[in-house]
Amino acid sequence: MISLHHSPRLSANQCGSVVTQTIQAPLPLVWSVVRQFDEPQAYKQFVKHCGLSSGDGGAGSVRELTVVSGLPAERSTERLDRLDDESHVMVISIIGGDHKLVNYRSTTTLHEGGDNTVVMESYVVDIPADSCEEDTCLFAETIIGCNLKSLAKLAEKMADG
Ligand code: A8S
Repeated sequence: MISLHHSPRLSANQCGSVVTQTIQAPLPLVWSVVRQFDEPQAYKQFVKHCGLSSGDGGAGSVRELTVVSGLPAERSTERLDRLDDESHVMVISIIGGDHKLVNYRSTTTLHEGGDNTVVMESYVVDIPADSCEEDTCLFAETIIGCNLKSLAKLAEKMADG
């Protein structure tokens, strides 16, 4: 699963990595939250508003996000490239916005681990000309880390009833 989904080819001006989070909740429950492309604000705390500008939430759909204030961006346009309910794979590309994440693409996969669910999220992104690999990756990893921690909190609360 890791080599299949989380080993993207990087160009010279790109960077990427993978963030992993273990969640004490059943996989179907975690997937039910993750797969809602039109409702990222369910667990992504930086998202203020989300609306679909194309599609019905399935593959090919496009969402328009606004993010909370205090971040170096206000908007992002994102396309759902793949949503696999059997393998639990979700691939999203960022295709526009007023932020620095150019050619950003993420792959999220869920894996059963005993009573737990392991979430893996990898990404690739262009390194801006005025930045470096370290800063670009740290920025992306920090946001993904926050998102996955918040996903864990929500799913564990739902699992506890
Ligand atoms: C995600 C991952 C990322 C989102 C980033 C990296 C973003 O939503 C935020 C700040 C930015 O500057 C870029 O899975 C952007 O959501 C929180 C608006 C895209």
